[in-house]
Amino acid sequence: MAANANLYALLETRFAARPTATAFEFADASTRSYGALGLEVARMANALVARGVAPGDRVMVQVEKSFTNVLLYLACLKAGAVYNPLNTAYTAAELEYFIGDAKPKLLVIDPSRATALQPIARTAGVAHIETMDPAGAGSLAAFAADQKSSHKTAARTLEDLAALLYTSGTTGRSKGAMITHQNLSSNALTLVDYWGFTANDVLLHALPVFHVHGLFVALNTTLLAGGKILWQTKFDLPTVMKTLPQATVMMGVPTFYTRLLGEPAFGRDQCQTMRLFIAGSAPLLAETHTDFEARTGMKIVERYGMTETGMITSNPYHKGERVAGTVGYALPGVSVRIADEAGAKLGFGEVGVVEVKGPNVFKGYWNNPEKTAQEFRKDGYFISGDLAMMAADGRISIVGRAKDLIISGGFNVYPKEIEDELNALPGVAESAVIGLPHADFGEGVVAVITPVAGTKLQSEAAIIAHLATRLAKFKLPKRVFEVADLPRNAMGKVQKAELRSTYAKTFAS
Ligand code: MCA
Ligand code: AMP
Repeated sequence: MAANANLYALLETRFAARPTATAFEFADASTRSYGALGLEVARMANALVARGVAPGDRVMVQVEKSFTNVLLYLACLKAGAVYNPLNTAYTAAELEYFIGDAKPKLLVIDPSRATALQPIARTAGVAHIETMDPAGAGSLAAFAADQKSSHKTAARTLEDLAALLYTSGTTGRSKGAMITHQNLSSNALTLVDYWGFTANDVLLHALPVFHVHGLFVALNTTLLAGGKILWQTKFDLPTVMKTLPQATVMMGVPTFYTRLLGEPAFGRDQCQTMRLFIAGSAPLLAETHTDFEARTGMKIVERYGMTETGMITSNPYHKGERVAGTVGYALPGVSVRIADEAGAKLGFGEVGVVEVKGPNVFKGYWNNPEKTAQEFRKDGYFISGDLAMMAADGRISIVGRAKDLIISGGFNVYPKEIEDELNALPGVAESAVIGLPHADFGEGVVAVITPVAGTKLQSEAAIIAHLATRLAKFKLPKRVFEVADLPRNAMGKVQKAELRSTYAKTFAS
């Protein structure tokens, strides 16, 4: 019989090898050993089964970052369910779409949202709703506490789904990326090796756990290596400064690094035990890379990835240069080519779209075979929408995006979604949403709108307040400018590059 391809089957063999080692250390200095972690995951997996969750069922989760949330993620793997985390910033209006699309068997939400979401969940046929508060307490934890602490890990194949992660699209609604057990285990095993993770590692974890970076890249690698996770519920600069001297590794979006550099007391003192700083999810400015090295003596390892593919490339850890402004080389087992619009491979130094193939590449979009077909080439390469070039030695530099996407503090914002909301406002004739240089978030969201002839638009504050009822906070324009007409080219297409240049200094301090 083939071995169980469930990622949790792999993790639990590692947990069993070091039951007394510390897996998690919390802000109050309490800890959880790998042995205890395994027992709690089993209880949670039994709770899922008792709630009728069968292998393949989706478990949708929108809760604040807590250790119980990690238990739930691992329990979904163990029970063969499909973990479906959602950004905590999403509004009820946004959730309505996700619930209707994913049709989860179980919905786990913050108690404050239960009343608002109950009718939506009922309409979508969700069988159960459980609550989890920011401390991890709530109906699910209470129910799990009464369950048995042994559970047989569900048999899963390489192709079976482990997770469903929504990513927004340049057109239309968000799409659920179907991520398999093989996608997760292949990427995690590769990264453990490539970044030299061992059981001696201590990871400072300050990222959210509803996206690939904090959930898979940070957790799966450290848990596979049997290292310790210093658990922080969010990126709080003073706490990170205080905790770094106990850590060996930190993963972060570029904002983490610019915020650290903005703190005059940050330097070599905090980095005595550190061996690795990793950055990704958005471009790390070459200037941040060099300033960080000047301050700490350490070169950040920048890597590049996507929800649909996990990690694709990385600057070297062991041997080779970490070059500022580049994302390094294709990871072992991952094939990357730079292609033209037709998918033909381009030569070294030519700018084209990154295309990716390998065991890390997702299975397709949930309920959306048309979109899946559009984003894959016939030979199996996935079209990323990122523009890059490859040097003769295979080193890749991301130079832009073929997709209309803004990345703000590591969160993706698709202008089309905000423009649709703006265009629906009374008095708005049309809108263009752009990303502008922002010292803290990398890019800041800005809207430029035109009024319907003869109408007076609402104030900037009123427009933003209205959008806030519909859209997650990180998507909200930080400024809204009114103009008589949007700039267009001869074809009538709005010239976003011109708008970006006109408003370039909006966030200049
Ligand atoms: C918070 N705000 C934001 C953002 N975060 N606005 C725009 N962009 C953001 N990213 C809003 C808050 O709601 C608040 O609004 C105001 O900005 C100031 O918030 P602040 O307290 O400064 O923010 P924070 O809570 O400290 O959060 C900033 C953060 C956070 C730590 C950078 O956004 C974060 O953890 N980002 C990580 C995202 C991530 O994990 N991405 C990975 C995606 P108000 O003042 O009105 O209340 S995975 C991925 O991309 C791929 C696979 C990959 O390669 O990794
Ligand atoms: P997501 O859909 O949240 O997975 O975001 C994936 C996108 O983040 C990629 O398509 C890139 O545009 C961007 N990204 C991730 N890492 C990097 C990086 N190191 N440099 C530039 N862009 C990045």
